[in-house]
Amino acid sequence: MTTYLLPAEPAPLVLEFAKTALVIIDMQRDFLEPGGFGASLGNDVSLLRSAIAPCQQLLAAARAAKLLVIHTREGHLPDLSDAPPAKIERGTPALRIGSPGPMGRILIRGEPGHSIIPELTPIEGEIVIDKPGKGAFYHTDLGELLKERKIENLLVCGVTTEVCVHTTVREANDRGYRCVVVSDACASYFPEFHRVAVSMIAAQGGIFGWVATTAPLVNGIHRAHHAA
Ligand code: C5J
Repeated sequence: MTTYLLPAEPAPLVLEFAKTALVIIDMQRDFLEPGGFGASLGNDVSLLRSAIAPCQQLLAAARAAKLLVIHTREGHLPDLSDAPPAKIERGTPALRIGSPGPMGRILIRGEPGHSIIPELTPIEGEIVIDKPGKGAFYHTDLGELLKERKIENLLVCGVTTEVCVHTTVREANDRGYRCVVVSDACASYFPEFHRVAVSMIAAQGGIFGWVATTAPLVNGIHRAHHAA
């Protein structure tokens, strides 16, 4: 495995793939399918589907090149002991975190809605991080795991752009990781929020990281893999 100069905003980035992980944020039924957490908050969940095909392409390239793959899932323990009251209290009372829904209890670990959508189901060897918060580092062992594997760069995709993707990228940026947000492989219930959230990453010389698109990244992963 070698390096690749990735076309990105605000500037191209040299990626050493041996030190790079693909992080797929919260591509769960609870966010992407009707009847889950996203829908319970009044969102049109169909707006997130544009991220599925790009995430699949990134996942296929990462698997072929044997990049470290990390999936995250937002959700809580059945007794809600890891969910702050301030998080539970929001939204329509009958549709809150832990309430019963068509895909089981909303945003609860182990329920059908908590699982990753079938299009992106993790395979053996891929890491799944269960997180109680919006950021993937908060109350998880992601930091230790990345350190152990000497990872320096994160390719970040998933949903939603301005919430869990952004929070995770901000956490990672403060921990010293080079974060590449793959814009077309992320999505939001609010297209305007997506656009602005992506702009915020690359603004000010890349204040939180870099922004790239799926096609050149997939191309780079393949080329680097075949050159190795
Ligand atoms: C939200 C997420 N939007 N995965 N979670 O509550 O972005």
